[in-house]
Amino acid sequence: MNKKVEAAMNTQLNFEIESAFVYMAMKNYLATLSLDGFVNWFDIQFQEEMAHAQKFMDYLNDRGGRVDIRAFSAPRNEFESILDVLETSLAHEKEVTRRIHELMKLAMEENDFPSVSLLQWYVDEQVEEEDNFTRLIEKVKLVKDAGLYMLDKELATRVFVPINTQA
Ligand code: OFO
Repeated sequence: MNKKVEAAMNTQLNFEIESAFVYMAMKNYLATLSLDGFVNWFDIQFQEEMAHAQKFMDYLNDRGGRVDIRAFSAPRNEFESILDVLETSLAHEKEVTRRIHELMKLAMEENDFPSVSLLQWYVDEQVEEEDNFTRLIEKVKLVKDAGLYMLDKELATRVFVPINTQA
């Protein structure tokens, strides 16, 4: 496959794994606040990020590329509040979106149409990722203390939906 796209895709799949650990650290901070619903929600976010990485890995393997797993820096473990966690998450997702768009631009410049097709899934996914955190921030601001308990119950119902890694 196209070597430039292969290298950039490896960078991105490693960033997806790094993202998973960013959310795992947040999940464990939230556990110190005894907010089980938020813990559940962030656990699923962790699983989603690993699935995003897996989708890239499956694609590279399918196309005769080579997966290159790398090290990354330690995630942030301490936060000020739930809002701090959510605002940090939204900023992180905006960075992911920027990187996905750069990757899409490269695939288009290289006329790598199968990669363009794959990356369209990630472009759409990032719209959902940013929307999820934006809405959650608004809800947390609205509900304050009394409503936090109710919101926690709602978040506890989130379930992991595996993505089709062959698509
Ligand atoms: Fe993989 O989308 Fe979030 O980071």
